[in-house]
Amino acid sequence: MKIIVAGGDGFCGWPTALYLSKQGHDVAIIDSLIRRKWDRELGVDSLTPIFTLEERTQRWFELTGKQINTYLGDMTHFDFLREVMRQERPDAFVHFAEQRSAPYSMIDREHAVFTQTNNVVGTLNLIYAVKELVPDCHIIKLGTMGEYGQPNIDIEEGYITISHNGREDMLPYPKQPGSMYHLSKVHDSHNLMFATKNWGLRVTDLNQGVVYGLHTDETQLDPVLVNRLDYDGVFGTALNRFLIQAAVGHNLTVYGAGGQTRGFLNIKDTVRCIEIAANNPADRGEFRVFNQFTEEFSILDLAEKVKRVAEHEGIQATIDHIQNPRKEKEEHYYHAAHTKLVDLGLKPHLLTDDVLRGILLTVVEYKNRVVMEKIMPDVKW
Ligand code: NAD
Ligand code: USQ
Repeated sequence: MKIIVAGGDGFCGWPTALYLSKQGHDVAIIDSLIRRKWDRELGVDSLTPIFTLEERTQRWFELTGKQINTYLGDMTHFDFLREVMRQERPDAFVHFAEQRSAPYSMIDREHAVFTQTNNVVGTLNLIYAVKELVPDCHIIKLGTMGEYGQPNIDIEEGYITISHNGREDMLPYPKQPGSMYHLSKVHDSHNLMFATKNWGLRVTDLNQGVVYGLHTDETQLDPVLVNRLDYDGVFGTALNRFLIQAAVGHNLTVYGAGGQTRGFLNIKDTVRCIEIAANNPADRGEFRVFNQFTEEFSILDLAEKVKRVAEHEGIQATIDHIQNPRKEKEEHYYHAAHTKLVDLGLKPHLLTDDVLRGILLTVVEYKNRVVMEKIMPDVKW
């Protein structure tokens, strides 16, 4: 298959591009490299030293003989996107290319407007480019479990059957996102659903949970292929942050009570989920939704696991319940369906102590690169 991976220089996109390339697909990357600019804006950097996209794809070619074309440009520029689509005519388009940090989107009005413009306009441009040039192309869009929020009932995969005044219908599951970023994903979902109904496009919306880990078999082949890993208070995510905090002797920053429960998955499962979606395209006119995570944990559970594994390795770790910088439920019911990807063949990499130890020992190697002042959260809402 010819597959474009937009956002292919990022944390999820880079390992996905390599994995799909290894599986024999003809992969091209679109990325504006704006993520690297946000690092500079915030004065942070990936824990791992990452190479330029050119060096990365060149090294991949040297090691495997597989070519990954790269297009440096912005999804919000329609002429650019249209030209790439005209040249590549992809069978599938994997769309990771968005601003993905909730805290970044909540810094101020400007960052909220930027996040929603970047994300919503990029996806709208994709819809129109596909409609015009490659209407059969399967759009595989990264959504987020956070679109649903934390309702006091089970979360379904995209749709829920509702009975009302004696009538019944299958309707999109209600959305209660918790940040301007998460809201942008809801807006994308609505636009994509409209496009499938109106123009018969094929779309899979992958409501992904929080991703942890960094290595895949492909990124581990060579230091030049290493994946990025964020630990700062804006782009770092829960479990990865705790592991890095333990590695550098920082207290584990549980926000508030820590009863916040989310779906999680290993980066090794992210790449496989994308492959599964690509190999099993949505039908024309179908807006298909998969919940892409493998296990649910509360934040406090995760901190306790990290503490236990770290102490087993002789690293003292202290859990600190710091004041929650976010407005969110700290104790709540959470149970979300996630069977569709498993039914299509996903074999999850579960969060065992060995997996935690593996990531911990990896991050310890890079601990001298950590800027301690960037660990605490400084964006509040
Ligand atoms: P990331 O920031 O590491 O990568 C995103 C990439 O997209 C970056 O390389 C950036 O330069 C690029 N990009 C952003 N806007 C662009 C634009 N307008 N045009 C071209 N390129 C652009 O993020 P990630 O962690 O890899 O996340 C990828 C996707 O997966 C996002 O859509 C995110 O919402 C979703 N997701 C991530 C997680 C997670 O835990 N990391 C969880 C659920 C969903
Ligand atoms: N949290 C802590 N301590 C920390 C960091 C986070 O307690 O040091 C808590 C947060 O308050 C929140 C939960 O952990 O309750 C998750 O926060 P996070 O920063 O790990 O993840 P989130 O902001 O939800 O965003 C991340 C990705 C985003 C993706 C989302 C999936 O950055 O792109 O969409 O995970 S989900 O959470 O399922 O919506």
